[in-house]
Amino acid sequence: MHDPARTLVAQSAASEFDLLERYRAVRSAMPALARGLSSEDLAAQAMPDASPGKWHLAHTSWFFEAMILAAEDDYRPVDPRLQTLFNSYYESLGQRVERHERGLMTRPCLDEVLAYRAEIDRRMEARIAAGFDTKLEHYLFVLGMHHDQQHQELFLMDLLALMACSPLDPAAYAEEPRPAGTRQQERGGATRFEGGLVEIGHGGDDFAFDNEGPRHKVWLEPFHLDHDLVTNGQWIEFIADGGYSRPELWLADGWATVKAEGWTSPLYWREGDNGWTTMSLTGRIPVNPAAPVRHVSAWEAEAFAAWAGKRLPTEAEWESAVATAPAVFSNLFNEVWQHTSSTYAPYPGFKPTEGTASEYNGKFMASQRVMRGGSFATPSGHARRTYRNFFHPHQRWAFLGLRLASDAPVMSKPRIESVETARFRAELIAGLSRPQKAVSPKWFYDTAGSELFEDITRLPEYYPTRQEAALLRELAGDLTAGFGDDAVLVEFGSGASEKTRILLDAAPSLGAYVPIDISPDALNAAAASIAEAYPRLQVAPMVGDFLNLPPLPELGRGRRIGFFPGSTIGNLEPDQAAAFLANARERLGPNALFILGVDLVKDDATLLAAYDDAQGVTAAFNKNLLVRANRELGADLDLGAFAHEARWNGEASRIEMHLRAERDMTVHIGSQVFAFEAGETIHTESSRKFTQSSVAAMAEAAGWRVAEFRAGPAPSVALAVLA
Ligand code: SAH
Ligand code: AVI
Repeated sequence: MHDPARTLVAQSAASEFDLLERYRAVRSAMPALARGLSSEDLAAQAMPDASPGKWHLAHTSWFFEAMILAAEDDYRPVDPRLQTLFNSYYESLGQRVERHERGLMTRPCLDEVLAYRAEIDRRMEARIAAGFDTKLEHYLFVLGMHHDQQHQELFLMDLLALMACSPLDPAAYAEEPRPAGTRQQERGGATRFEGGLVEIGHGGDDFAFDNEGPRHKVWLEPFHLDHDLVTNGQWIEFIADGGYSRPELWLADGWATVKAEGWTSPLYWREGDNGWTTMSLTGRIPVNPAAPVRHVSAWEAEAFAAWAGKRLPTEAEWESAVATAPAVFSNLFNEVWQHTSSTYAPYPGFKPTEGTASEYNGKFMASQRVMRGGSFATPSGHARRTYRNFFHPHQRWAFLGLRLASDAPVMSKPRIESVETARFRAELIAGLSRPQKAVSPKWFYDTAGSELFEDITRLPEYYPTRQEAALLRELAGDLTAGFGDDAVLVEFGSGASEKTRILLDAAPSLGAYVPIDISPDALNAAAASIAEAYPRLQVAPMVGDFLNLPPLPELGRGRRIGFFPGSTIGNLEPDQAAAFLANARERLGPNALFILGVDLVKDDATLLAAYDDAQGVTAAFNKNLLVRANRELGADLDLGAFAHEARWNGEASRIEMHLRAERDMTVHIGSQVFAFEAGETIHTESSRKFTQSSVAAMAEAAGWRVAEFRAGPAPSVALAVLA
C-alpha cells in the first residue's frame, strides 16, 4: 500500500545525490511505460480530453524547462518551437497548441521527443548538481517530479482510451501496470466517525500541491464510511435494477448526460453472450464482479449512491476518516480514485504557488469535483491523504470509482448516570452473576412499572387490593381512633396513595402525610393529588428506598403512624422485613403505631391466578424489568426470549415470579456478558403469604407487639396494628 510518509520531499533535507537518484527514478518511469508501444500508439489522440503518449513524454520535459531551466540568465532553449508545442495550459507562457489538436502534431517525431527529453534530463541533472538556491526553486523542482508522476497516470488513462477506440481491443501491455501495488482483500462493513470540529488539508513542510492547503477546520456531523470500494458485482446489480433508466436516482445534469451520451454502463463495458466485458490495458477482459468498479463518472457515482440508499462522502469526511482510522479501509490508494460529493473549490485562505506555477491548480477551481485516494496507476509515493484530484462530473476515462458514506444517527449525549441507575446496574449485574439469577422487585417500579402495578390492582384475579381496601373501609374508624391530634402518617411504598385516602377521610385531624416510594413519578403525582384533595394536610413526599430510611422530617406535634399496606412487606426477604420493621420503629419514635397489611396463605389456585392473570398484565409487569434494563442500562435482553412464570413455593410460603429464558443466549450489560441456558430463570419477586402467627413472629422479632389482627373474608387479607 501507499506509504504517505515516503513522499518525495523529505527532499528539502535530502542530499544532492538523493535528489538525483529520485529525479532519475521518476523520469525513467514514463519511458518505461512507452517501451513496447509503437510510435503510432504514442502519436494518436483518443479524444479531446486525452493526449497522445508522445505529448506526455514531451510536456513533462517542457515543464522542467519552462518552470526551472528557463529562469536561468541567458537560457538557450533546447528548441524554441517546442516551447509552444508542449505548453499545456499556461497563458503566461504565450501561445500553445490547443488540447484537442495535440494528436495532429506528427512533428517532432517520437525520436525527436525522446532526444528532447534526454537533453532536458542532462540539463536538469546539471541543475541538481549546482543546487537550488531558493525554497521556491526547490519547490518547483519537486513539483516538476510530481507533475511527471501525474502525467504517468494520465499516460495510462489516455492510452487505454486510445486502445478502446479500436474494434480490435488491442492489449497495450501483457500485464496491467500497477505501480501502486496489488489489490487488498475486502473487509466488509463501515466505521462510524463522530466528526465534530476536525482539521483537514495539508500543513507542515513536506511537499503538497498548493490546492491541498491551507490546513483548516471543518465541522462534520457523525457519519459512516464504508471500508470497501463499490465493486463491479454491485454495479451489475445497479444496472439490472434499472440504474441507468431511472431518472429519480440521478441529479438533473447527470440525467441529461445519461440521455445525451446514451450511457447504460460504465465506460468500456460491453454486454455479450458471456456477460459483461470491459476494456483494460491488457485488452478486453471479463468484468470481475469482485473487483472495484472503474470508469464511472461523478454523475454515475451519485446515482449509484442514491440507489444504494447511501451517499458519497464529502472530501472532508474522506480525509478525516482516513486520518483517524486508515487501517479499517481497504484499497484507499491503490485501486481507483474515489468520488466525493465536494466540488473543487479553494480552501479558506488558499494561495496559489508563486509565479508561473500559480496556474497549476487554482484556475480550475470551478465546476469540477474532487476525488480522493489514488489508483492502481498512481505512481508509488505520489498520492497522500490530503491529495485533491479533480475531474468534471461527466468525465469517466480516469481510473475513478467510489466508496460510500452515510449519515450516522446522532447519539444522545452520554448522560451522567443517576445514583439510582448506577445502583440498578450494580444490583442487576450482581444478581445475574449468582447461580440462581435474581434481582430485587423494587426495580420493577419505574414510571411504566408503577402504572402496570396500578393495572394489576384492577384485575379480576388480583384480589389483594380490593380485599384490603374493603377491610380498611370497614376498620377505618377503629384504626384512626387512636391517632390523636396533629399526627403524622408515614406510608411506605405508597405508590398511587389510593388506600391512604380511606384513612385520611377517617382522620380529619391528621397533621401531615409522608409518602415514601422508590418511584419518583408515581410518588410525586400521588403527593400532588393528595395535597389537592386534602388542602389542610401537610404533604411531604420522600423519594427513596424504604430499606434505607433516612430520618423522617420533623412535622406535626402528634404521634407518628406507620402505614405499610398491600402486603408489600411480603416482597421483602424475611431478614429484610425484620430489619425494616425494627428500623421503622426507631424512625417513627416512641409511642408510634404501625398499620401493616398482609396477604394470607390460601389455596394455590387462587394465589397462582393472582400472579398469572389471563390478560398478561402481570407478565408485562414482570418483563418491565427487562425493558427497563435495556432502556436505562443499554442492556440487550431479548424480550421475546423470556417468559413470565409464577410458582408457589410452599416451603417458603411464597409466590415467586420468574423470567424464564426460552433458549440458550448471551446477554450484555455494558461490558458484562451473561450466559443463559434454555429454561434458566431470573427470580424477580417473592410475595410471601402470612398467617396470624407468622405476622406476630415477624413483628415481635423487630420489637413490635401485635395490638390488633383483623382478617377479612375470603380471599382473605389481614390488617395488623403494631404498637
Ligand atoms: N401501597 C400501594 C402500592 C403497592 S405497590 C398499594 O398497596 O397498592 C409497591 C410500591 O412499593 C410501589 O409503589 C413501589 O414503587 C414501592 N417500592 C417497592 N420497593 C420499594 C423500596 N425498596 N423502597 C421504596 N419503595 C418501594
Ligand atoms: C406490591 N406487591 C405487594 C405486589 C405483590 O402482590 O407482591 C406486587 C405484585 N407482583 C405481582 N403482582 C403484583
